[in-house]
Amino acid sequence: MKIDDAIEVVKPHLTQKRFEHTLRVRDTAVKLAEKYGESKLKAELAAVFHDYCKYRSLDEMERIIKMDPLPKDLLKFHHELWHGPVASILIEKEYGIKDNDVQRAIYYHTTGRANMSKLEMIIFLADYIEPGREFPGLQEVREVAETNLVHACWMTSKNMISFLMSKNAIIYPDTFYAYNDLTIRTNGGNN
Ligand code: DGI
Ligand code: FE
Ligand code: FE
Repeated sequence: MKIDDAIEVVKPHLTQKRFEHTLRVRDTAVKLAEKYGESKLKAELAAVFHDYCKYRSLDEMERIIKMDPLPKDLLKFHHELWHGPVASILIEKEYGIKDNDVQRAIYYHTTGRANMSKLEMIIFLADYIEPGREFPGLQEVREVAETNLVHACWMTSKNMISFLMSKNAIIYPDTFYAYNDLTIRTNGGNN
């Protein structure tokens, strides 16, 4: 699918704010792809569709998770974790986008996972550092993103887990697996 068509397809599914976020994730992902030698086209497509299912009804997402080969344990965790996996399935069903690299980047953009590919890391990071976001510690992550993709993803994962723990949120295993794996990849790990 051409990127301009993808943007038109996604737009009616999002609020104006979320659409603008999506365009900024796209710009950020393209810059990261150029910097780190990843396919610009895949980064763009994954970025444009990453939040495609953000506003699907909980019933619809639940039905898709139950029917498809998605892990059922998702249903025991917060529904914010559902939109990536559901979008990775629906873009293939609805638009014939069958590209494992792109689908995985969309699938894991919220939690990350162990052994993320370069494309997965680019989308995970772009979603966090796009210029419309403002969190404590974000500027530092943006600076590191200029030179070290793995280290910037590790910081993102660490910040996210700290944030979730500060809210007493239940943390999905892939979120921890991402952190552990990135810790090993970035500094060997301490223990
Ligand atoms: O869709 P976006 O708002 O652009 O961003 P996102 O898909 O990265 O994150 C959606 C939300 O999911 C965000 O508030 C953080 C939250 N989240 C990420 N990992 C976990 C999580 N929430 C819970 N409960 N557990 C997690 O492991
Ligand atoms: Fe998202
Ligand atoms: Fe997003």
